[in-house]
Amino acid sequence: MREIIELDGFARQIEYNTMADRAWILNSIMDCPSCRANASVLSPANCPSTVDQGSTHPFSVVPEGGTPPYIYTWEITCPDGNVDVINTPTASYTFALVGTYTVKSTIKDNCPGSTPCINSCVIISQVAPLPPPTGNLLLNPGFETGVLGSPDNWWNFQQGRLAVLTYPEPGRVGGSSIGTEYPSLEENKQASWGQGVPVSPLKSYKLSGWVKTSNVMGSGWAGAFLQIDWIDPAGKYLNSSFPFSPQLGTVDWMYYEGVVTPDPGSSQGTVLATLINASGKAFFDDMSFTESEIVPPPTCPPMTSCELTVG
Ligand SMILES: [Ca+2]
Repeated sequence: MREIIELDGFARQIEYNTMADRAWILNSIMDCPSCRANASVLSPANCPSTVDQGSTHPFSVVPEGGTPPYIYTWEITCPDGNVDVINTPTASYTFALVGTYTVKSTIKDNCPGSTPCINSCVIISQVAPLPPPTGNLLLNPGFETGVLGSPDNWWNFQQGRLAVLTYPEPGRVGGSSIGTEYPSLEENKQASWGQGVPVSPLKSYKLSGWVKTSNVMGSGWAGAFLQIDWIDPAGKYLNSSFPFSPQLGTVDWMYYEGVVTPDPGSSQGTVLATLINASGKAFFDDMSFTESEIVPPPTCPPMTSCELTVG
């Protein structure tokens, strides 16, 4: 059967076989009285509150009612203001930047004068956490447990009395970090957070961690860095490894990774997060000290000891 009905000022022809079909059709039309595509609201699956930077996320929306074919528009506004547009029912999008994205879905059906169906949501793209290193010999490497002024398993010391060693500070990806500040320059002085770990001189190790600096200034061997001191079984200091140059200035979280080999006779390594010979504030987070498969290149003593001998 065919029937003309009037809805919102529009004449609509419906066609049905049974009264049950008629009721279903009317119900469908009432769902979209302006002859619109009644898109599903963007669901949590479409709109997670956060994503990791660099990750790719799918979007899809299924319109209901209205008159096919539908025209789909995804407008994704990036943190830098650029707008990416995708015109397919499903979209796959990679969040290249850190910051706030706005995702807007517009569906227009094929009925002249119909109202587009618009939904939008906000997604925060954040720095992706690195997978936790396996075999980390450090305890509480991310400084996530402790009491005010004292992260579990870490101690601190300073030369001079000007340094301010603080815990907790804001972490790299939420949570906590440690901070070290010299409000004014105190030359030839250092302040460190440290933790001792057992080592074997027959092995090599990978030391890594994140450093952030705020207005750190100094000259010569000055700034914030990670180092390791080698200690013998009697507790005597043997030597230090400095795999990284100190970080100066105002620099957001920077990742450092290097391979170190204990001094012969070492039984312990003391991993240190140090601010030396500088003013300003440094932060350290997500430290790792693991056994390494990599054998570091031999360190060339000064002068000619490492010259190739041609026989
Ligand atoms: Ca942390």
